[in-house]
Amino acid sequence: MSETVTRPRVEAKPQTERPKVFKVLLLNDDYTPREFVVSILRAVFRMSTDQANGVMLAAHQRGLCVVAVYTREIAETKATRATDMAQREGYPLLFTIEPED
Ligand code: TYC
Repeated sequence: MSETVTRPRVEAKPQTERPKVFKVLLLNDDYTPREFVVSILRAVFRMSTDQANGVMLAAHQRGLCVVAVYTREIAETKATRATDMAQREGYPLLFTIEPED
């Protein structure tokens, strides 16, 4: 007796696909006061003063620093909010987002 073997015609999609996440980056500049950067990091990214100081100093010394990683919508909202708050005070402070590999 012959057996019939059926195979799926389409490859099964791997079930382990990771959700796409985005890094929020803080860019250094020569004009924004350090204390102001710290206050934005505390207000928008809910950091402690120590955490915010560490991130601010890393950006100041290296040129940029990863602040946090979120889903796309949250990363966009926080980066825009933080950049807008600085702009309203007349500072060129910039937050951008980038997909995490
Ligand atoms: N470089 C700024 C200064 O010396 C402070 C600063 C730190 C600005 C980090 C932006 O992302 C930044 N006043």
